[in-house]
Amino acid sequence: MKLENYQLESYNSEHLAKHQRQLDFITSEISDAQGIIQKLVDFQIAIPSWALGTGGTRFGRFSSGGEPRNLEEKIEDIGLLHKLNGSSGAISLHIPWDTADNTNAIKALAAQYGLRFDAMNSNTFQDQPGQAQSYKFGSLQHVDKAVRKHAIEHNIEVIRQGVELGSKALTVWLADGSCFPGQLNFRKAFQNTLESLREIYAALPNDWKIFVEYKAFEPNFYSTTVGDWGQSLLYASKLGPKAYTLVDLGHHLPNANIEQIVSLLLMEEKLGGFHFNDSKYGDDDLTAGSIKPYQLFLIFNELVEGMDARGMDHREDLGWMIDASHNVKDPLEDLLQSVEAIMIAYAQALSVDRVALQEAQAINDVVRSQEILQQAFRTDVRPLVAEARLRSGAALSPLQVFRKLNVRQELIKNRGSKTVATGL
Ligand SMILES: [Mn+2]
Repeated sequence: MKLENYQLESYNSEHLAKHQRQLDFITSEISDAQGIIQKLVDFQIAIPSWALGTGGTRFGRFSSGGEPRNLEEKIEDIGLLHKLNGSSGAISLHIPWDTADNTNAIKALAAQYGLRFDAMNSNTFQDQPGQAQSYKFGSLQHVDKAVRKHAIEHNIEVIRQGVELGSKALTVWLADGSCFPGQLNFRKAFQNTLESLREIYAALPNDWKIFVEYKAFEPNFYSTTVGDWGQSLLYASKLGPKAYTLVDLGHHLPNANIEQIVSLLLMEEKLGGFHFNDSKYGDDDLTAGSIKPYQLFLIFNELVEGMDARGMDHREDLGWMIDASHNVKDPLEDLLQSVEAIMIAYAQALSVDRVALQEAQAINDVVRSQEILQQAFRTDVRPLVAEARLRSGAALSPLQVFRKLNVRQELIKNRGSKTVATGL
């Protein structure tokens, strides 16, 4: 299914007058509205291939129908999202599920939708049918060198596939760890993992990055071998300049100060990428901004401050991706909501009065500092985000258009109501 320009234009023109009034108001309220809109136009958030199907828990999975059955249909779905919001111009693949049979055809299809290939993701957290070595007790950390070798070779194969597609990064997330005290020698597990990562690092092309993602717990519940940002930073520092830490918002212990972690990783030039989602209790993988929108804003505030302090390009220099699961929502509607929440938080962070904040901080004016941040957070920047979409040729209100054009019903008609997305 492909949306045509006239379908969006007819909707946009109906709502243009109201949008213009709202835009005029916010433009008069904040400084440099035009600069912010341009940054919003440029900003792109990658969609992972596994977020297009209905998610599930260990208790069950309830399909919404019309799910993409193969890589081509996953690209088609992200093409729909990108057409609607102009901000989802990249796809992040998960191997082995998204291995392309015909690389050139897949590249051509992605190009047709204006999509590029973001970070590649390897999988060593479950065994594939017929796999000779088992990851039951870990992959890169495993006590058996043959298992480690198998996992290393898989990651190198993922790099090879990524090179063919034009990707520039590999994200490694390990389920490695232990469930019980005494199961693992922590130091040996770290050293095995580091040695394995070094072999993968050696296979990286010069213009590639490797992102080492951390996670506090699950599926292992006593220790995780890349358990927090300190451990990830240790690996990334020992590996070399192409290795970075990747922050997934759901991978922290409750109440962790993620914005401070982001600030310090940027200071050390070791923040590589981001996985957006939201959570109430653990790694809940809920829609970005649905539970703690103020935290999302505070994180973006540090991202913008830290990137600008180092003269970084907001769009290019970090990997931006959603990593969420949708158990009770239409996956595409959920992703539209997540992208919207991320763009809003980014726009709010861009509108913070940085000069005033620095002055307030320099004289310990705590009240004024808080006021400055909350002024930005409480400003309704949605018209700026909508204007960025309009200038990208996308929809003023993506979710409303998605529903008005019956996109899900069309997908179900084309693909069937019992389809199950490949992958996780
Ligand atoms: Mn993640």
